This record gives sequence, C-alpha cells and structure tokens, in this order.
Amino acid sequence: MSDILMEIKQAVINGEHTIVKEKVEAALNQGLNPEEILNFALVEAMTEVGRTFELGETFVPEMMLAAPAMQAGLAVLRPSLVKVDFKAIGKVAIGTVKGDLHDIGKNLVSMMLEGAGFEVIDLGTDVAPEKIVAVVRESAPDIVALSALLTTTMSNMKVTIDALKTANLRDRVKVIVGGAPVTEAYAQQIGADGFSLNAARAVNVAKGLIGKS
Ligand code: B1M
Repeated sequence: MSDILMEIKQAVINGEHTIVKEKVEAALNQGLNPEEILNFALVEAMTEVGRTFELGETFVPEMMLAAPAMQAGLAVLRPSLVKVDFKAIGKVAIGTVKGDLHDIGKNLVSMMLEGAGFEVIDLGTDVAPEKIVAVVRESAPDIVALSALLTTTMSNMKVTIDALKTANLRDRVKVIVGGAPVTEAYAQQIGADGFSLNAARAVNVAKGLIGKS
C-alpha cells in the first residue's frame, strides 16, 4: 500500500478529521484512484477500528472520533464518486433502520446510487417503519433501501417490510437490504427483493430490480 493511503488510514483510526481531509485531497492530486482511496484507506480504517473495538482495545469514544474522520474523507471523494445524470433512472428511499445510528455504509450506498443516476431520498438513521410507509405513500420511490449494522436492529428490516404489507404498499416498491450482519439468506427469509454485501454491488442489484441493468 502507498504511504499516503497508510497515512489516511491511520489518521481515520486516530480520529484526525482535518488531516484526513488534507491527505485525501493530496492523494487525489497525486492521481490516486478515488475507489482505491475509499477501499484501501477509509473502509480499511473502519474495519480496523471495529476489530480493535471487538478485542476491547478501543472504545466507543474512539469509534465516535473515527466516524467523522471517515465522513470528512468521503466528503472529499464525493465529487469523484458521484457523476449525477440529468435524468434519474429511478427513485430510491434509503435509511438505517429504527434503533440503529450507523450511517457511514448507508451514506456510501446512497452516494453510489446517486452516482449511478438514481434520485435518492435519504431518510437518515433510526428510521421508523411508519416513516418508510409514509414516504412510500407520498413519494412513490421504486426502491426502499434499508441498512442495519447491529444484530439487534436487523430485525427491524422485517418489521418495516411487514409494515409495508399491512399498509398494502408492498407491491408498489422493491426492498433491498444490506449492512454488516445481514446475509443473503436473511434477506430471503424476511421477504426482501434484493441484498448486497457492499455499496458497489447494491447499485447493480437496484438497477436489476427496475430493469436497468
Ligand atoms: Co458501532 N458497532 N456501535 N458505532 N461500529 C459496530 C457495527 C460493531 C460491529 C463493532 C464491533 O463490535 N466490532 C458492533 C455491532 C455488533 C453486532 O451487533 N454484531 C457495534 C456496536 C456494538 C455499537 C454500539 C452498541 C456500541 C455501544 O454503544 N456499546 C453502539 C450502537 C449505537 C446504535 O446504533 N444504536 C455503536 C455506536 C457506534 C458509533 C456511533 C460510535 C459509530 C457510528 C457512527 C456513524 O455511523 N456515524 C460506530 C462505528 C463507527 C462502528 C464500526 C467501528 C464501523 C462501522 C462503519 O462505519 N464501517 C463498526 C465495526 C465494523 O463495521 N467493522 C461498529 C464502515 C462502513 C463503510 O461499512 O457500515 O459495514 P458498513 O457498510 C458496508 C456494508 O455493510 C454495506 O456497504 C458498505 C460498504 O460498501 N452496506 C450495505 C451497508 N449498508 C448497506 C445497505 C445496502 C447494501 C449494502 O442496501 C440497502
């Protein structure tokens, strides 16, 4: 790995958001590929923070500093990752499920979908099933995209799908799910239409569901 990618990764781990911003800008100026910076520096850093958290070597305050540092890097990469098309190919309402405050992966999926030409309604985090039902009713997205990072909140994906069924809206919208604890088998079990392990693949799944692949 190049020196600057290692420096960015370390700065995210240290929660140094200003340094992350400067170094991501420098890496782009050096001609590094934005996807390389994303995957080998930013995402790697969060994986490392998660690993050390699990080992009891880092704690919630460190995670809370690493998250905005990662977001600062993502903000610099955003224009390179997102090339907005003039005419949207479809509409997606995206959110992190109720009880869950993790938004970095969700933001990445949102950004990639935008880059692929989708109009994205970002509902943020801790999104209640009733909110999803209201958005489907009022804004008629083609797809609802749900993210969950906690084993304790992924069940709210099923609660959301069930709420859409109860509101007689399930036939009007496709639902895709993803996030670290979510698996293809779980997605099938809860009656989702699509699943993706990562943000890039989520775009292909979304396009496939609306016949634009
Ligand atoms: Co929390 N956290 N966290 N955390 N956190 C995890 C998820 C954890 C795995 C850490 C660990 O123990 N190793 C663990 C969950 C354990 C479990 O349930 N199995 C955990 C825990 C326990 C907690 C708290 C309970 C800690 C506490 O308070 N005791 C608490 C819960 C708060 C809550 O949500 N109610 C908590 C809090 C936090 C912070 C607020 C401090 C912060 C989040 C800040 C933020 O998001 N703005 C945080 C962080 C940063 C993490 C880790 C370190 C990093 C998450 C991340 O951003 N990864 C995380 C450990 C880890 O994941 N390694 C951890 C980078 C991001 C790019 O990846 O989000 O996985 P990810 O997204 C991926 C894919 O999953 C996928 O695409 C992305 C990449 O391409 N994807 C989708 C995501 N959504 C998708 C949707 C799709 C498709 C793909 O379609 C719709």
